[in-house]
Amino acid sequence: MQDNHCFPENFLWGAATSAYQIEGSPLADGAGPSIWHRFSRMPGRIHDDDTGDMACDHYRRFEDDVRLMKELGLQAYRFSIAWGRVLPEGRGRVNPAGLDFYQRLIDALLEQGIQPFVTLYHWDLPAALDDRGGWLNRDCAAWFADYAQILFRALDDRVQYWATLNEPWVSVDAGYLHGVHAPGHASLAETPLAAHNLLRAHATAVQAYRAEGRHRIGLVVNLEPKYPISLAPEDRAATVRAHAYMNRWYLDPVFFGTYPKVLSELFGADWPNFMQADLDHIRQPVDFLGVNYYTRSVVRDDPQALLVRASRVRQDHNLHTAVDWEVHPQGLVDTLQWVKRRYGDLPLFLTENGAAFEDPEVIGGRVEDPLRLTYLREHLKAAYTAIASGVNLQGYFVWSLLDNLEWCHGYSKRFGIVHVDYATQRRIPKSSGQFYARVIRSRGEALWEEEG
Ligand code: IFM
Repeated sequence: MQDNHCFPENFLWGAATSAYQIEGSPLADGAGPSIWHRFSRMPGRIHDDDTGDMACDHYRRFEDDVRLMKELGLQAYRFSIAWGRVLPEGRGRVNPAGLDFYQRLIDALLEQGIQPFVTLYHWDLPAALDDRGGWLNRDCAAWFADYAQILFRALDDRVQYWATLNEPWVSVDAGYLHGVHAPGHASLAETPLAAHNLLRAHATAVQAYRAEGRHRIGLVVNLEPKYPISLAPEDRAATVRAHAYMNRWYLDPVFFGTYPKVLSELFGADWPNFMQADLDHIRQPVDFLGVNYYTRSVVRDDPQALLVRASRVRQDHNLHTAVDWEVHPQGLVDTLQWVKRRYGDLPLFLTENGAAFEDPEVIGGRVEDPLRLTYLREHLKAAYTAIASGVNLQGYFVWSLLDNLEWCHGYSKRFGIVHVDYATQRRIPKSSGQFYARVIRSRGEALWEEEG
């Protein structure tokens, strides 16, 4: 890298979204419902009982959205495919109209010179599969691989980057342990089972890709570095537990074919005796790892805290986002360097990074969001520092292109670099979006411009 602070020439600059959060029209053209469609209809599960029925109406407005991406200068767009659009029952019969939507989206992106970066699963399991046990059913791995294979055959001629799962830790922790995400279960016994089947699904899809895919496939995990609040042995032990639970649970099996030992201690009798053959299978080589980074946590021992017996200690002196996540860019450097040290020098993408803040009113057609802009600036500088230290980071995706449905927070939290007026569906790039466009144009140099 050179002294003018430019990022590497082939560094990929992008933005990310997911299907249920932006598409709307969840049952259009023969699509089958997902667990989020169902969950959002259970009163009280989502803030204000919001649903993804309209969201950003991207299903009908994708061409305008692709033009907007072009205006921002994006080189890549990370989005997810809704499994139930392609296979309304999750398996068996293909719905050509659902597949066609993604064909048209990809063609529109490529016409504008934007690389599609496709996530196969961003939490919207077909409801019909949940009726068969969902991720608790061993067969779900094969159902996922069959679905993935349909997409590889239809789209790999145009898609160079595939991610199997987005943030399996969240699917499991929020969906099966705490019950705050679909499918809304809260069961210690189900938690390791769901995690294991997600990992088997990932591996089975990677194996299917090796048989016929021509490009790259990887996994996307959310990582959050853990720092002890004190040097007391109890706080340090709590930090080790929290780190294993959140950061190593899904990566150790993929890279080493083992689960962190501390997990079986935490779950006790609820930790199944997993077959070694499954773990050998899960350890499929991947072409890259996607890391989603938002925050860190400072940890103390807390015997009352469910499962991990560790709690976050809020760092009141630091800025927190609207979802109460501490802003801590150095954690990104630490995280990427840790990944390299522990799992090897593989290509990494920062597949999500961004912040929810209370945006001001739209005034004169403008949305000024200085906190988000500064968040992006500082995290991109941290990404630069990580690259300069030798981390093989090949791209960055801001979360998110658009304000969208933030899961159980509904539409109350806005992460977009583009403002969405949900009543009119008008899009307005925020000042952070305009800043990001300048950063892309200057290959990062604008990060170091005088702050006005
Ligand atoms: O909105 C989510 C996204 O779906 C997954 N990663 C974190 C984002 C912000 O919470």
